[in-house]
Amino acid sequence: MVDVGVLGATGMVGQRFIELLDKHPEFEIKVLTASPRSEGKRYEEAAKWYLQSKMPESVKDIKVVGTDPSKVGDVDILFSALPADIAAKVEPKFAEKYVVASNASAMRMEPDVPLVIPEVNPDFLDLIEVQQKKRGWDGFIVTNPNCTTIALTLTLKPIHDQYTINRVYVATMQAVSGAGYNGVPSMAIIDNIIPYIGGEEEKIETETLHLLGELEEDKVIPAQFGISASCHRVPVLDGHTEAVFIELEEDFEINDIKRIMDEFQGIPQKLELPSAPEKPIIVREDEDRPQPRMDRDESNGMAVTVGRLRRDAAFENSLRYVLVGHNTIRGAAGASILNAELINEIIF
Ligand code: 11C
Repeated sequence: MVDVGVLGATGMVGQRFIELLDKHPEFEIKVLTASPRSEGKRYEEAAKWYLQSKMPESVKDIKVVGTDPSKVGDVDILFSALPADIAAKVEPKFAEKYVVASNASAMRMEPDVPLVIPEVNPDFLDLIEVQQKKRGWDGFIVTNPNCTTIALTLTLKPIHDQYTINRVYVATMQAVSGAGYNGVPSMAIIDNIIPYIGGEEEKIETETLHLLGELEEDKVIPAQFGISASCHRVPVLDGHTEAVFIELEEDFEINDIKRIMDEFQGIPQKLELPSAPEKPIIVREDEDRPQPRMDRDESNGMAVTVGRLRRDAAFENSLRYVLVGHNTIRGAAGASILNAELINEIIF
């Protein structure tokens, strides 16, 4: 077993890490960190559990330590659920010694830090060597994208591999758990939609092109198509929905698009990594799917469900579809864990 820790273990994504790592076949939680006010407390006392599952017995008695490299002891991988501002300060310090699999946005666009979705761009892990050489670290940082980017990019990848994408428009309907809310605070947006999520549109636009780009020597050349995102918070607890519109350079058959999405496989499926969904993309024909409540937990929350896949007659060579992905599983904690499983398989 590989000994691991969770940085920022009491928040929403930190709790997802704990839930997904409990009884993991390769990783065992040894350390949990949080802010100074939780330090020294048993995890059960330090954290108010937000998830529907019960707090795993295995973490209840772990004494929470501060988020400081001198306090985490002898572990191999640290999963980071830290807020971006804290991650920017402390992740580089942790990486001097540890492998940091981070869900935070702070380091994602650093040129020597791999931003990875294992089904999309596993080759970007080659940047680890560049990073260690440049920074003199014994450990390293690997990051996963923003939750809306992950779901969108997984569905774009098989299309990008076979066709030339000219433009992508995406309108998101994002769950409140993406903002860290749950339970009573989340009710504040019932009967409402918030048409702005700070930084989200920029993240989708830059991260998607980066992930679908090419690694040339030691730098990423982003993909070159136009992408425009409009992001909105809606009264859904978990599961981000995205309406996607794509214009291709060439004509296509809609059944071919369905087929390549349905048949899409990546390295996690080939290596049978523990958290890999059998199919990364589930294509549904039902007119009223996907829906967050019905589809977010597909393949333990690790698959993205696509529905309403159809031609778009308003533009040439265009198609549109709706997708749902679990934002705190495939879009966050599960994404970091899948990255770590790949590292464990090919690097450790
Ligand atoms: C949201 N996507 O739903 C955000 C949360 O860059 O990892 C995750 C932000 C990030 O508000």
